[in-house]
Amino acid sequence: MATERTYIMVKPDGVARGLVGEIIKRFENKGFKLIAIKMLQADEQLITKHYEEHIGKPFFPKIVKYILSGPVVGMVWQGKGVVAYGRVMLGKTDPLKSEPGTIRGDFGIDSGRNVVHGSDSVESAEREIKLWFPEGVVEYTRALDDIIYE
Ligand code: 3AN
Repeated sequence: MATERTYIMVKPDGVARGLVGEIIKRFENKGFKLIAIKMLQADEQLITKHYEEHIGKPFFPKIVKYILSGPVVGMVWQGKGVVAYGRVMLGKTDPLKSEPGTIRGDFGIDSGRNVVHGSDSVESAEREIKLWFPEGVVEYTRALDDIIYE
């Protein structure tokens, strides 16, 4: 069973640009399994906790203000290697340094408007999933897993 999980979040620019479906499609096409999804308007406490490692950095107030500027779509994706490969699919923090074919490479220009967030480690993913989905995720068996995994 591939039980690794990551937290992927379409940021307000991605939502406003109608990229939610495109991002879901990429993770689905890869073979990862969606086990939680919701749209929400984050509050300052939640976003400060989410970005707590960046408190004090010059871009911190800007990123908080930005994430609060509109709704986000939070998701939990499950699958073998989903944390590291999710980061490959996202591209680099700076979209202009991201390869075409990645989400940020295809859809972003500025680091402060980089469309999507993805957990950077298994530990961060566990922390972020608890933070954004305190109600838990949906556990289910997917027949497709027998085809995708050897
Ligand atoms: P990533 O999201 O690629 O893991 P982090 O964790 O270093 O990047 O940064 C968190 C978020 O803060 C980024 N997604 C981006 O929106 C914002 N950010 C990071 N670095 C900068 C920067 N130099 N200028 C503006 N915003 C930044």
